[in-house]
Amino acid sequence: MTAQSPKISLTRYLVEQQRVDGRIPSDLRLLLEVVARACKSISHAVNKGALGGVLGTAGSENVQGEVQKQLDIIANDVLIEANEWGGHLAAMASEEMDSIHVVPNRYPQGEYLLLFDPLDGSSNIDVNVSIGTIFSVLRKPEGSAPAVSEQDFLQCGARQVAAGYCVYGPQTTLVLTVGDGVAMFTLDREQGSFVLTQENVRIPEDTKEFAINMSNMRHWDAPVRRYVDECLAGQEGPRGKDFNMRWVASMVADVHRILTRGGIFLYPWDKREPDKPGKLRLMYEANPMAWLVEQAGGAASTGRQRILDIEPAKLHERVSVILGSKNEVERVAAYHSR
Ligand code: AHM
Ligand code: MG
Repeated sequence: MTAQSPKISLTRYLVEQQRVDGRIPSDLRLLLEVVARACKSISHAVNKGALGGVLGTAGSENVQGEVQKQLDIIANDVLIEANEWGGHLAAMASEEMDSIHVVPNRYPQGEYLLLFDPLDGSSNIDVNVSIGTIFSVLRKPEGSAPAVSEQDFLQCGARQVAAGYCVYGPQTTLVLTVGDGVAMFTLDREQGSFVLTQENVRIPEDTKEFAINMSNMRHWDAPVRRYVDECLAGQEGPRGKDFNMRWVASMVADVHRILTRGGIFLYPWDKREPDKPGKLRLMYEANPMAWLVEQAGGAASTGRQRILDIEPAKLHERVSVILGSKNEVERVAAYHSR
């Protein structure tokens, strides 16, 4: 796009996607616009920080036993309130809620299910480092009982109909897929709208940059240790090149970097809590990110299985996550199968 090209708003992009091949039914378009509007208001709250009195802990824990920050709860409420009355959704699920939130009877019920991590990277909120909102959209399964239940959500990631995230960093950027590649929209604060700033996002197949929390190294399984050891060995090692490392501790920010310039992100299973399959949650963290990454030509695996093929057994299920540049992810997966 040149500087002279007309600005394409998210609304126009979605309308055009709907027109071209009917990829986006009107209810889904409405849903995505509402999620984007909610992200805009979360972005404003994040920007205000201490001035808005939104920093610090809320004094409560979520279902995963994690201390909730005030902004975790604010972002959750914003998403629920924005989405429950439009008639496009049957129910919502969130990292911050034990069970699903069914659209109240006073509103019409739609056919979509929305899952989200309202504020990912919570440990970064108070220190003014990038954080974000991650979302995934599923369709209520055909033939399921009229009363929506948690069971309706338990679908593999390959069945997502839309997925994305909004990163609140130096810029607020919404990144979206509806199964036809990945597009990025930057929030124009003067206009109050998201503007298309990149289409057909592609992740280079090779990279020299990895992201992992190195403090867990002693707990890793052999294949992950081997992969990282080989990266650290640099030019003299088996990879024959020097690697750089980045770890923001906000998955949204780490994935955004990978979608922008390539790289590999690992939050693998480790021996700290061997019964837990991983730290990150499958349905509203790993699945949407895995689909975005695949849509941009990358790969996403647990090390043993494609993430999008996992049939979830529960809403807050955790999973090992290895995603990003295709050749690197395939290498780590190959180390797991040896
Ligand atoms: P959150 O959803 O409670 O913020 O936790 C998920 C975050 C990810 O964004 C990030 O990759 C990871 O936790 C960081 O974990 P660690 O602090 O163990 O490095
Ligand atoms: Mg999270």
